[in-house]
Amino acid sequence: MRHWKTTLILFLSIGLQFSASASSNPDLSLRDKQSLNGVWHYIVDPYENGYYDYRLKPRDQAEHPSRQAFFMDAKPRDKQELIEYDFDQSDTIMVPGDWNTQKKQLYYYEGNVWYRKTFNYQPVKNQRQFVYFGAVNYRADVYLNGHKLGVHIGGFTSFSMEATSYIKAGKNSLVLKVDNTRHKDAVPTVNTDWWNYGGITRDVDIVSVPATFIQKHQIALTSASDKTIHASVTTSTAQAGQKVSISLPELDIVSHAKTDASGTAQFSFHAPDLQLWQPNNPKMYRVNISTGKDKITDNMGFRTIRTEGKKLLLNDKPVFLRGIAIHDEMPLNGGGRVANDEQAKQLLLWTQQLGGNFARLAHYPHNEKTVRLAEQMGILVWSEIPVYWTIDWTNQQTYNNAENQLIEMIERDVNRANVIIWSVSNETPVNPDRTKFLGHLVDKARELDNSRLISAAMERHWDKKDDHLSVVEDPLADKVDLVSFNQYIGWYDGLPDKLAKVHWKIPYNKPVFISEFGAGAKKGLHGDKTERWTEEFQADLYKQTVRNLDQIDGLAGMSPWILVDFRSPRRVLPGIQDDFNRKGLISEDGLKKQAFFELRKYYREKAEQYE
Ligand code: GCB
Repeated sequence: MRHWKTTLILFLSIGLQFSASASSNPDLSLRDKQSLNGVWHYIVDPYENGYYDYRLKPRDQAEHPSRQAFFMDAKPRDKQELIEYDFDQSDTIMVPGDWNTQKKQLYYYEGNVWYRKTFNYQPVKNQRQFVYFGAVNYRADVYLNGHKLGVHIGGFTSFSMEATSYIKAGKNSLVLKVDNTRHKDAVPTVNTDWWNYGGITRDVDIVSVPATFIQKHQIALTSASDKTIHASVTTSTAQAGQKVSISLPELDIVSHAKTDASGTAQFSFHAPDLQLWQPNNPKMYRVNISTGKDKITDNMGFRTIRTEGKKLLLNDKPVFLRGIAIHDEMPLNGGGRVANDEQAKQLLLWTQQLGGNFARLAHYPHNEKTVRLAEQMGILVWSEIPVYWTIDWTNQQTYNNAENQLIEMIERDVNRANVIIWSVSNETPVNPDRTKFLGHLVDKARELDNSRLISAAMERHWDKKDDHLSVVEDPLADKVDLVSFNQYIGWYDGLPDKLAKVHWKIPYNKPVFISEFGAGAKKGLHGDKTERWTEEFQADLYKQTVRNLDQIDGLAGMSPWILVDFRSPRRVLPGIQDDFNRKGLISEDGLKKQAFFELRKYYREKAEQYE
């Protein structure tokens, strides 16, 4: 048995080594698949009774069916046998989907839930099979026909586990123990401002590949002026001399290369007729990659993104990021996590209606469908990992976990032209342990991908002597490409009229990006602009904020907080919040607030300025 995805958690008791922690996930998203989406049976198991016996010993080794764990998916063999669970008789739930919004009694539930799907399958001879998961929050223990395939930790990245040795012709049983318990040393940690949606929240597929297959590819334009494309393709067999080919039929390009001993082939070729991908012309090309018996096709765009002093350059031209922050959530009709293309599309259409060309996909990797649709629609993307607020900075396991999520995020989306920024964190406290932790993440991101920018949503403070001077100073700013920070002047800090006098000290020769600002408003609540929670207050804050921020030297864009009202257990004010963070420009039932139009006005001006 081979575990393609068993998150490796290294524990080093003495000192932080920040050693590499992850294994590589094969990219299976482009292949023919048998979907396991749809109706699954589930059992809620708050005491983990399906895994531990009354002495709290794992049931893994138990011989008698009555003592075995739920992953055996057992049935009594006669009328005497004691088996105290039955998936077939248990309630059902839709996959993909969170359990909180599908089942009233699980709205606040955090803990263990067992999921089971039976399916018919016909394995192709001499091929290898994998089970692919788009995301499971937070820990997934995966079993096929009673055998453990692996464990995955992290609620927002895709992973695959090899099933070749255990998958059968005919009926199969796939069981997952899903646990969304929050932990202090986890990533994210116990404290967040979003709902801890549990469950199998994204697609599940069975994918079959040849014995040697294309495990990953990384293809990028390295220069917008001479149109050079660099590619590396890795096969699943670490062996020199395998022939690999890449073709772009529309451009009449065919290129061949041989693998080195690690199974990787490197390519570099010119594409003089290439049309560059950009928001107002998101041109995509079919890229065919083949080796031996395997062939995949990716739909790709080509662009460059870089900085020059305080300038942000897309395809060597200055760009202004007319952005908005988005959570991976579609609350319309009582929903939670984005589960399908239609929901992803709605969020992106709203972004475009706002006049936006950029989305900050906060605070963790979003559904792959969202990223791919955004690419087709010409929406640039910031993607981040849930290193949020206060993390266990000195814990090596925590670091490994964060790094693994970073690697999985980058590996999944490394070929998406619209993703231009990898972010390693959000609003973390400035101290040496944190800066060391984040510094290592920045280095890791650069090592994996030097074709994008790295950033982090930092914070600001007031100057000690001048109480209108807002200062961004953080040693992390020296390590990142884009100086990004969140600021809530006028909401958590004074009232919007304070903004008129604010000026800025941002002492870095880098572009500046405002990763958050915002104010709460209840859709339909009207009043004076000085009255909190009214649409007028929120709209006024937007008006004053953009006017103020526009003076910042090197301002390259912004992603105000946030497109749509979203669920958060921190937001309990009755009649106003009712479990929703109300900083959305759109309410949870899809209605636009006044601030939406205020921001749109500014973005229209910006679009003209940069055209
Ligand atoms: C922030 C966080 C974001 C919160 C927001 C708020 O700074 O980054 O996750 O939801 O403030 O509404 O307070």
